[in-house]
Amino acid sequence: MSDIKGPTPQQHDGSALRIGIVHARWNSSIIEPLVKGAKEKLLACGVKESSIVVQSVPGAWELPISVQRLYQASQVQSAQSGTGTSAGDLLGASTTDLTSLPTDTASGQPFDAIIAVGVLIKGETMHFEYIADAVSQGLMRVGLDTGVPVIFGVLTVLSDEQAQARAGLTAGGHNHGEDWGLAAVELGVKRKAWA
Ligand code: DLZ
Repeated sequence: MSDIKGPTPQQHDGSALRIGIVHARWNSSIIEPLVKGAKEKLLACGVKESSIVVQSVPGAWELPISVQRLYQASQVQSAQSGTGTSAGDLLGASTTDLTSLPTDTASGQPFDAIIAVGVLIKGETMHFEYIADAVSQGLMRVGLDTGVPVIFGVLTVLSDEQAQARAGLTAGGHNHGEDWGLAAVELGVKRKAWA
């Protein structure tokens, strides 16, 4: 029996939502199942595949600014009603996978929630402490400054084993990405109600 706890799951109707996922590429063997788990729950809640935008950045350090700019890009795109302004344009297109935000879907609207996914594993230096602190504060700030719910999908773990358990890769483990997908839908729905 696992001692890893999670939220009491709540499933909301995500069919009208547009959700972003921004993930780091460090520790990709952990990142991949987390992103997969998040996406599966989004789809299970009715979010359309075409309304889910997934982008990657090098490491967790880059998550706050990328989430912020992705959200701003979607606002610009929404205001210009589909003229094709892309996140890539706004981010300077410095990576190859910053594709244009889709304009051919029902979801040319600003993101209703964005999930930031990263995996920080403590090493022998102080990197972990600095990055974990800055990224968590940065993501909180982006959420409060922009008003878009930012789901904190950053594992801050002491070992590979802890990371694997939280990505559902070990017996008795649990994929936290699934919780993040559900949280994004719940907060996206609530955000619309709060507007
Ligand atoms: C440098 C670094 C280290 C040591 N560890 C991690 C990690 O465990 N997880 C992660 O996502 N990123 C790590 N990085 C990279 C930084 O997040 C960042 O990408 C670089 O310092 C460049 O800004």
